[in-house]
Amino acid sequence: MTRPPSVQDAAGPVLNAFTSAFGGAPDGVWRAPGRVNLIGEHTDYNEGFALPFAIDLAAYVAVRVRPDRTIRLVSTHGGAEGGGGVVELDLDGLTRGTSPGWSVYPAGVVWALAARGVEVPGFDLALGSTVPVGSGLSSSHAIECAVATALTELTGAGLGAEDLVLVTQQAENGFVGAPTGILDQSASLRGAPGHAVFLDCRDQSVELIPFDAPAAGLAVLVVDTKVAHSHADGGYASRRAACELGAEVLGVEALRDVSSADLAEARGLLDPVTFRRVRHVVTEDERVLETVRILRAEGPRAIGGLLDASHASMRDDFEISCPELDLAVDTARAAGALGARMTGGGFGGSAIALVPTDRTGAVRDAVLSAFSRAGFAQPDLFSVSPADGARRVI
Ligand code: GAF
Repeated sequence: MTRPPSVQDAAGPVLNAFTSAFGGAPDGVWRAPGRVNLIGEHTDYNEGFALPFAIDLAAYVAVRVRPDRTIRLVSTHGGAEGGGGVVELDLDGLTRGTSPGWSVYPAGVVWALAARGVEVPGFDLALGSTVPVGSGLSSSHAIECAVATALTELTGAGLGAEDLVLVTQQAENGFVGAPTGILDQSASLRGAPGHAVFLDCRDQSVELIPFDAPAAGLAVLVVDTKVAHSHADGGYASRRAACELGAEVLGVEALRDVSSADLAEARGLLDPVTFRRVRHVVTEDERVLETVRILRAEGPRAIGGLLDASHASMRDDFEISCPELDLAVDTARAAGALGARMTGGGFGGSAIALVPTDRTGAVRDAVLSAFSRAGFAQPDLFSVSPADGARRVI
């Protein structure tokens, strides 16, 4: 549970990678954070509510515009595959399915910007990231948001955070092939220190809600289960399809328009699986609103029960948890967490636990032992705090 690296510590290796791969200095370095979603899962594409925050782990991109139509990419882990060397792409030949490794994220952003009429020049880019890949903390959106923020500035396109949310969503949906919503990039682009981002996904409006866990004697502990997941796999898409079917049968524009008072009637209209998917989304929206109300009225110590209820709903109704996530959540709670839940799209990735600061060691030890006993790979545990959204750092 060490402190995250400072901007200088994280940006240094990216500058070095840039200079050794391309020579000279970049035009600038941009940073965009990963996110933790405090509550409100799979509500974004149902036009509902969510309460994520940007975390103090981030992707950094050093970028320099080129005079031609070539994109060259390298990362501090080597190449765009992580295997060494520079990956070169032709700006005019970007098509879905052809960009190797993580190059799909910058390429997707360029593709989405071009689809909006932004004239993107060739560029050299070096990437470094402190967001653990595949952890469910949105390492891919962090890259996309960093690249989008850099390119809107370098091209003079003048796109604001709301536009960039849609650009990166289009990159994910149309280029990467993941039918995701707007949650992750909204947190990455619009987060602020000491605050959670209360997001209305119908109109993209945002209200920053004070969420200062340390001041309340609490830590938000992340348990990265190391169980790999991908939103381009079928599980995410099938959940989204079930929600769309539910909305259609219930005759509403989106599940945002259904309330828990409508659920008794909905049960008679939907098949049992679709009903449970709908029930998760409807009750999760209400839990987000209740969490915001309680944070304002009483502060973070009082939201534990809502985190627990959210996890149960994802485990039983939406069926997107997995044994490792359930074990992390149950063990953290038994060892003193006030509440815990899986965070993000599910099927792997991370859980979060809201833990009194003096119990973090006990929770950590309990989770590590429980994973050993269950024969699961050792998870990573670390605390996160709400941090700044995407911006230029050099
Ligand atoms: C992933 C997606 F990218 C988000 O859009 C959101 O749907 C989330 O899963 C679930 O809440 O992170």
